[in-house]
Amino acid sequence: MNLLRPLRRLRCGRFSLALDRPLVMGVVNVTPDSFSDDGRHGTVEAAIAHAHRLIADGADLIDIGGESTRPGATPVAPDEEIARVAPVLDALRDCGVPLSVDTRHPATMRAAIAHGADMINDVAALRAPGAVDALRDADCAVCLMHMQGVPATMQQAPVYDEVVSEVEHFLGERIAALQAAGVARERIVVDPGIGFGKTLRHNLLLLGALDELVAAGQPVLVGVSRKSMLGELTGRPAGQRLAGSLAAMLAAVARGAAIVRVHDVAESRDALRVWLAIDGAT
Ligand code: 9MG
Repeated sequence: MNLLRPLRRLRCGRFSLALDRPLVMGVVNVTPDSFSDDGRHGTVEAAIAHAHRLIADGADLIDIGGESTRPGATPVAPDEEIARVAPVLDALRDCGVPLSVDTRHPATMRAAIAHGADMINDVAALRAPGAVDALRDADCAVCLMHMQGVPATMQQAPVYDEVVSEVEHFLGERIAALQAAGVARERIVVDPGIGFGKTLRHNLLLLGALDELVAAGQPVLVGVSRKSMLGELTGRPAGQRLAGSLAAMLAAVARGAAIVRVHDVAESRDALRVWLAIDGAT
């Protein structure tokens, strides 16, 4: 990757986000298994209520997803994904924080932008045909994430010769492709994709070398919250991984992560407040 001056602000739809402290992105899943057995309406209502709670807890951004990208997850058709995400965007439009939509489908990206999304978070880094065109002329930010394979099978046998340089090279190429298509670098965030086609060792190497990716100049987003690597390290199920999530988040922030994607916003804000106070005192 070429080394560029670090961005101080991110263009993010209706917002211009200062990058002078780590930003907390709260996760809102609009997937039936996440909240309710009350059909789509109940799921949407629960997602909106959850987003308001995360904002009250101090979320700087909200990431709304209508398709699970967990290992082994079944894909969701764009029509269904849009039907889940659009009412949540409409309801949160004036909530005061940027709204990101987690999707790999160009049709969903277009619909999300039409419904006011300020960021597209794509675990496939806009590789789907038509994905770059879907947001090129908008003003939304975009998160380009590295993933080896596809969610349904990505954890079966991840292989790299040298994971850190391969991920950096991939992200560098995706940034170049977006810039060649006319997307300003002030709109682009990158993400090493912890847990997406990676073993525990790959994840640890990537997190340990995160400062290399940060040095390349684009803001780096990291998601470690409740992930299976924490289960592998602690032996705990997803619901008991808060301490591990906070430790991994702080390790990422210490290496320069600009945005952390988390489920537990209040606890993450507290951990960051303490870490930043110590960091600022020295
Ligand atoms: C949707 N999603 C789940 N995990 C993620 C991660 O680590 N990064 C990004 N950008 N999106 C994620």
